[in-house]
Amino acid sequence: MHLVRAYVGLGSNLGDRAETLRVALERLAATQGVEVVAVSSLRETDPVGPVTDQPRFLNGVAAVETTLGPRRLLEVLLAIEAELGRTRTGPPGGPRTLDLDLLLYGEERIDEPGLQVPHPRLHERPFVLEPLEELGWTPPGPGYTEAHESPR
Ligand code: GSY
Repeated sequence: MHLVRAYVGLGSNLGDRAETLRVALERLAATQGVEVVAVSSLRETDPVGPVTDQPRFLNGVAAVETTLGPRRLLEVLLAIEAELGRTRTGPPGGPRTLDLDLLLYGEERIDEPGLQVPHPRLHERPFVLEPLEELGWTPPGPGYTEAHESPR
């Protein structure tokens, strides 16, 4: 059985953020083919991106070992988001009850509609990089974060 280490970004800035993340992790851990092996501390962060006038986020990262392929894992994450009340009716980058982002899937690089890993904005987001590093993930080589910055 082929096990892959993947990392999932956790975020919430609406409702009971800590409870939503707790239940999301419980559901992820209850998914067949997914073992949650570590969860970073959760931290309050100021919103970044296109909408800065929104509530502060609670963010963290979970490390999982999975036999699911990346597409299937993404489907699981989207299903848990929907079950916990995530809607996509607001503005892009706006408030959300739950965000589960597939950040990394082993060493794989995937660039398909709806699925990009490593997550394209991973390198520029301290609210992702800091918990990832807390879990022992290190950027692959010096200068990674600068070299991967998107053109402005
Ligand atoms: O995909 C990330 C959603 N998001 C966040 C977030 O999770 N945390 C912070 N601090 N800002 C954010 N902006 C967006 S979009």
